[in-house]
Amino acid sequence: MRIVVLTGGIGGARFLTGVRAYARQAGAEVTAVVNVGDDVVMHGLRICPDLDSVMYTLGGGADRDRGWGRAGETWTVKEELAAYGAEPTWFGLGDRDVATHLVRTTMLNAGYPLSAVTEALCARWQPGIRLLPATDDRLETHVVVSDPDGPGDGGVRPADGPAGEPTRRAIHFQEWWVRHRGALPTHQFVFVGAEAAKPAAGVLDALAEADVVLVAPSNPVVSIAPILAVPGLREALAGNRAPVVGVSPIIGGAPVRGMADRCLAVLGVPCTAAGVGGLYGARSADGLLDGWLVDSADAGAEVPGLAVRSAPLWMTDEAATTAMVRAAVDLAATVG
Ligand code: GDP
Ligand code: FO1
Ligand code: CA
Repeated sequence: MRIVVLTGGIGGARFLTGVRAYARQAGAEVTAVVNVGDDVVMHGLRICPDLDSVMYTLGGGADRDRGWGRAGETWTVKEELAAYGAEPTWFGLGDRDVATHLVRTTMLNAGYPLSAVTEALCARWQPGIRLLPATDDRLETHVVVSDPDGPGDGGVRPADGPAGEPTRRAIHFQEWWVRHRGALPTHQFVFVGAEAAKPAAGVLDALAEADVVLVAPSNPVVSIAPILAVPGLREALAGNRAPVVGVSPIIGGAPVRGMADRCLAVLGVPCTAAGVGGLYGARSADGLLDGWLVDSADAGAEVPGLAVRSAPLWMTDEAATTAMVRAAVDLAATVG
């Protein structure tokens, strides 16, 4: 059996530990198609937060409490950069993590695509599954906010906005989340570069060969949507023989952690398991999914066109996460 998982960073990485365990029991192969919308260049280094969260987590090198970056991290580089006043000071690169970004940036500068660079980095981490960026091209999530610095240069006043409304500005997703904690008045998420992006080498083949596609319990707005924004990817899923089953990141009307509630509010989508299922929509109605797995607390949730099933969705440990994956694959078998 071949399993493809669409995934973001922390939630997706945890889910993938269960997918890997399930695959070992079932003799399956796993390919993760990972969001690159969070990617950013800082201090000249290319940083891929979601790819690294997945790679470090599956490779046993992640800081589990923080959720991102390396275990046993030290921060000398960050302190030295701050001593120079080198901006941005609000984004922390750990010393161990920096080595990953140095290797990645060197290889990218030498002309290797991100998919090849990721494979090279994984030679060290041995994640036990294949990691593919959604695209080898630049695709960055930017966030349109009411200008935090006031009118100034470069802000745009919405043409049809009320008089006196603050100007708007697009900032990088990392600035929105890490610097402002998502607390600015937020109007839109934009996937810069998406129109010209192509699926990374291997992505379309992996989808064509898949027996089941799982959508991890990742942030639907800033982790899964940027993957689907790559032209050709959504179409490949729509026309695929493999059933597509999603797992809800929302339990009892709240995200387990992170910013999904803020992101869903921007889209006007209720922060519920049914709301996210509805956002993805049924494949039979130009949407993404055939099946939708929700937590036991949300049993009874209904989404038009989708087979909805409930199971415990708290990824407390590998056994619980593996059981969750089994429930998702079982659901796929009933809708496929
Ligand atoms: P990010 O890229 O680092 O933000 O991580 P993802 O987008 O992959 O995942 C973030 C989502 O994971 C959040 O919306 C959380 O609600 C969800 N999440 C985290 N832990 C759990 C869990 O134990 N169970 C479920 N169902 N979702 C979880
Ligand atoms: N998150 C923070 O809250 N503060 C940071 O300084 C920070 C640095 C950072 C460096 C590398 C990396 O891979 C991730 C990093 N993150 C940091 C996490 C990241 O901002 C987000 O949690 C993800 O992009 C959301 O998936
Ligand atoms: Ca992410």
